[in-house]
Amino acid sequence: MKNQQIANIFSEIADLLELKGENVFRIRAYRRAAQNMDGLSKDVAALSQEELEAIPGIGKDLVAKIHEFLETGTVSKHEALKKEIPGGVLELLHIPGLGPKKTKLLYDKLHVKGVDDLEAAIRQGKLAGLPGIQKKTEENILRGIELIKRGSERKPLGRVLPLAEDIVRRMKEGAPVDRIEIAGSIRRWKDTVKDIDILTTSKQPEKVMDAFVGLPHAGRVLMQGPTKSSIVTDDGIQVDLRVVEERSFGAALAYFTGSKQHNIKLREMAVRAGLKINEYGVFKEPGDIQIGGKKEEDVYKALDLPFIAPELREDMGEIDAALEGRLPKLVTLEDIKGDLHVHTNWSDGSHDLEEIVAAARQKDYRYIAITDHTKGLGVAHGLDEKRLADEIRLIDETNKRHAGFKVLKGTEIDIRADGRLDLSDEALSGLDLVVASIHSGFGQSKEQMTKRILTALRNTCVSVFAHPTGRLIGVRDAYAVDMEAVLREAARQGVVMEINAQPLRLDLNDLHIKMAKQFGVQLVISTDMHVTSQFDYMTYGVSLARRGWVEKKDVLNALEYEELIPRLKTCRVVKLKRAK
Ligand code: DGT
Ligand code: CA
Ligand code: ZN
Repeated sequence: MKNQQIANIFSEIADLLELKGENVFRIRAYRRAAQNMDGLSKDVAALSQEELEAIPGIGKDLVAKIHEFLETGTVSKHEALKKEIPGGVLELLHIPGLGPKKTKLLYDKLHVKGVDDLEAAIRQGKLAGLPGIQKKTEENILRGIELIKRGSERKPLGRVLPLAEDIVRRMKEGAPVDRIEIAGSIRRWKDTVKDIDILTTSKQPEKVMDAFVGLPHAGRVLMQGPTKSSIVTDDGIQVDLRVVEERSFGAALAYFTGSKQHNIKLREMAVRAGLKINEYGVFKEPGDIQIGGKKEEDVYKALDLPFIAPELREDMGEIDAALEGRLPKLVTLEDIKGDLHVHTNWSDGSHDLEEIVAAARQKDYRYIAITDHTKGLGVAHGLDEKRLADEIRLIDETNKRHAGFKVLKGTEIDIRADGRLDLSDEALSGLDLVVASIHSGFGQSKEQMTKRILTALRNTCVSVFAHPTGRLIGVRDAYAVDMEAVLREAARQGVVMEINAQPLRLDLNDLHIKMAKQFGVQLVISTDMHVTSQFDYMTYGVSLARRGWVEKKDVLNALEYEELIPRLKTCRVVKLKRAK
């Protein structure tokens, strides 16, 4: 589908306009258009003129650009802008700690045209004395460069999983495969991934391999063999495909799902039980007789263990828990009854409330919470007291139209540098929940940041603390914060910690989730959606929660509305009449 390519072009136009210092509203229009193209569930090439114009944020002008791309493969406006600014300069925009203003400054004054130029310029001390550049800025930029270089080795799950699923789909359609499964770290839902491991069975392995190396994804073929082939995509992601025997498929799936440490523990247990477990099956010594391996369960059964979910296979105590019968009963996607972090077009979301409610009902949700940004976040068109009051009224009206479904009145309030909130308690007192989060000042010291967050958690209005470490995988590290102190305070204050399901956030991470559980902190799993298709991110959030050993009872948005409301700390003045 060309959707992604068009989204990338729109987003690059926004970057280029930003470098040129153009009008912020135009820039925002392109960013929103990119977001909407990316979130489109249908192939853009198959849409009619009316359908194209009906995409929120896409007017006549942008529809023309979409047509231009579909016909010619380029957008002239984009090409013209690129001529004005060298490609390497665009790359600089992605360095954390370096906004468009500084990038432009470096380009104008020092003719820095790419990451290597910039690194050299810093090392040669050339940045010293430029306006707005301090020693600390230089250190931040160097750290940003390192992060980008490091990030290119392990890829965010959110980028790799859709690719892996697309490959599997094409193989099912175009090759004689019987069983086919994604294994490796992707199947364990690890937040970053080195490569894609896929397993299949087939009666015609050569045909499978031919189809595989012939995929449009195969930028380069590393090897083609009878049982294993490897390709590298144009983005540099390696994909290994193995064809295994039907009677070995389960054992191979267990082996290649890993983790390596988990496998090693299982094999040691097998040896003690007079068995051998490898990627070919389960074998009984002496005589090497195969007693299992067709199904993955065989591996665990042979060791008298219950099945261990892939998300738990990190050698983090899951095998002992299995032996002692205390594996967690993990939360599932079906347990989720609503989404408590949702953006509309009142701030930087793409859809109006009615469209969002329709999409949520389509998912069989019982409720959602609308949590648009507040005024401190100007770039996101954040709401001030007046607009929040207007939005609350709109939600009240909307609720009257939807029986059996609830829209909670909320906000995603910006936590300022000193820990105070962006709106008065009075403005928040009409809300059902207040989601607080940090969007600026990421460079504060650990002490400052921890104090800032603890101050916010102690505010009587704050119900949820969202994307608690601020990380963007491969883009921005987590800010420095004493997470143990934060989680202990959250438990004391009854503040709910969010597991943010945006694939680049996945924040809290698995270890923090485990810690939160241990301290008795309540959790929510939220998508933080800006486009209705992002409701689907919930699977990422649920799988991440599972990696943190989370059960249904730990998750507030697995509760019915009536049970949920009393569990949310708020400063509401009007007590809700409990639904009968
Ligand atoms: P990554 O780094 O994101 O690709 O993580 P994995 O877990 O997918 O690692 P990968 O692709 O190197 O290997 C896939 C699985 O194969 C791994 O989880 C366990 C298994 N495996 C690979 N090498 C070994 C090994 O030397 N011993 C054992 N027991 N298992 C291995
Ligand atoms: Ca792998
Ligand atoms: Zn948000």
